[in-house]
Amino acid sequence: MTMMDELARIADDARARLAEAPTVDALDEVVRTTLGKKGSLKGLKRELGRLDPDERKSVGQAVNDVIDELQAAADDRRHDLERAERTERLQADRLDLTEVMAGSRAGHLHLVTQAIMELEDVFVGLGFTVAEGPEVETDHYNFGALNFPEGHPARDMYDTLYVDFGEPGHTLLRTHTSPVQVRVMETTEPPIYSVMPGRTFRQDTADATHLPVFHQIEGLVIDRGITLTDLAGTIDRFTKAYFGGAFSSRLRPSYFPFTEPSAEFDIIRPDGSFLELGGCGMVHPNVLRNCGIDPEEFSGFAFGFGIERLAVTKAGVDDLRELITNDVRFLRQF
Ligand code: FA5
Repeated sequence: MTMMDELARIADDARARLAEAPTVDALDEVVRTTLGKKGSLKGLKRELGRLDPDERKSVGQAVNDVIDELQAAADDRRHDLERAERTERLQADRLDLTEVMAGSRAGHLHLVTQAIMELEDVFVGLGFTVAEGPEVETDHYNFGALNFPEGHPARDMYDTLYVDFGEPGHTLLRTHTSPVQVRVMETTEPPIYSVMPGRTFRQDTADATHLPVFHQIEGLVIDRGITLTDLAGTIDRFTKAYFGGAFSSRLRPSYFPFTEPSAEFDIIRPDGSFLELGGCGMVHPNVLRNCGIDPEEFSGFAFGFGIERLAVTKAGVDDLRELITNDVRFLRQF
């Protein structure tokens, strides 16, 4: 067999094997055994030395042409195979989200989300608007503007999670929704009747009544002639609207730097047991001033309730941790 015959045989064989290679790995194998360092075409090239100069030139050119042609064919085939393999992978990874049987429930909102919506409804019904603020806050909004002096022990009431951003101790995950009060007062002319639900963060260990990430709903009323009686009346109206007539509420004196006087708000269950739901009080004149509101002209009250505690109390669940374990058997009940 002449060298040209041998070349034609190798080329035909390689063309067929390239065209039929079922996978990228199989294609690599064909390339290796024909075009690779130890491949058949390289072997043929090494034998060119045995030919006389004229023949060496023409056969050499023919070998190079075949190498170029096969290389191009291999590239094309690789492109097609990679595309097919990618399509197959995407198909395999696809989630069938249509697997809902007719008539069955396709999931529902989490108990806490339902509680937030219900709370918003109750307060909108009482004439309040709904506002929101950022979860990552500055020390100024979370503490400073709320009348917590620098280094004041009241700051230790909250085990704050600080964010590694800017000056140390400057940026934090808000420990309560009260900073949103400040943002609302800064941007809104009184009268203000607003609630502000949102997520809050503390270095609290999870137990039956605490979670490290939880939700609060803040309430703020600023108007002329607002008194403690308005606060007590609003909380009572809210308790009856949210829990129904069998529940009642009580206020206990407490301390917050941003309200004066301050109180803790407990809910009393039909069986007589009680649970602390939040804090409240008359907005401190310093806070009004910090937000550009004249305390001689306006007064107001604020409150902040824990939404998880509200939600479980209403649903008759006795451990907040149930809310975050994602046990479908639990979640389905609500
Ligand atoms: C505050 O956070 C004040 N900002 C409330 C306030 C607002 C007072 C406006 C006055 C005026 P406190 O730390 O007590 O206060 O938290 C309020 C409520 O959040 C608690 O009563 C409780 O219901 C809920 N709460 C607090 N920590 C947790 C926690 N780790 N897990 C779940 N709920 C919590």
